[in-house]
Amino acid sequence: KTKAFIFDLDGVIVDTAKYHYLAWQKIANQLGIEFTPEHNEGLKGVSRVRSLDLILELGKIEASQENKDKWLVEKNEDYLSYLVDMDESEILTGVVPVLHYLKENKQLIALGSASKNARPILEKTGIIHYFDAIVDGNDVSNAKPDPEVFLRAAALLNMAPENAIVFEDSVAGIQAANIAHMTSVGIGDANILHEAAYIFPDFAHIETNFIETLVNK
Ligand code: B16
Ligand code: MG
Repeated sequence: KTKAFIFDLDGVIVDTAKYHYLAWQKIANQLGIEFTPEHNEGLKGVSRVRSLDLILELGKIEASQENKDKWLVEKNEDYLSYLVDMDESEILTGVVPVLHYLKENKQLIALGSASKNARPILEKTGIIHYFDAIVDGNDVSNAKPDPEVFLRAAALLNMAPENAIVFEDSVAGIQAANIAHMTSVGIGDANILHEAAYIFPDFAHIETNFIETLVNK
């Protein structure tokens, strides 16, 4: 049997949240807004534009579109500066063996990410060749929990949503997968991701017989 395995990027394949945090913190500091790691949690899986809006709401700041555009560019330039030295060592533990196993077993693999920087990250970490389809922030107009990103990925692979499995670290992403009638697999804290059909703390805890079960479901 063939299934579509759709991976989120940040928090699932790589931990870019730490770099997003540093870059947003600079903007927040400039504006006199206190931006903590807890606040950053709420930005996981959220688009760049929406993230800035949430930070401005936090500081009760109303800004012109011109200023917002300027901060969005600044944030991304700063974020990209952290990615310059990125290599395969940044791939989260257990991810490559799963990608390898899926490829060996003729399964389809897609990326479903909100990030507009997804392709360069997959290239720099040396895993882009595993992906049969890539859907990222440049391709979709509706953010998770809207299922657009995952539905597009399944469509590109010519697979029905019911035959797709989504690996996600954000609540919004799990909800998007569920709304799309896909099998949701949460990567992270079981208390936070309780809406997922299955939950693992990380990929190192995912065994090949679990993947086999998904393939044969
Ligand atoms: P960019 P994911 C998301 O990636 C991040 O979790 C989120 O924090 C970020 O704001 C968003 O991508 C947009 O990223 O600024 O690079 O376009 O988890 O959907 O892979
Ligand atoms: Mg994520």
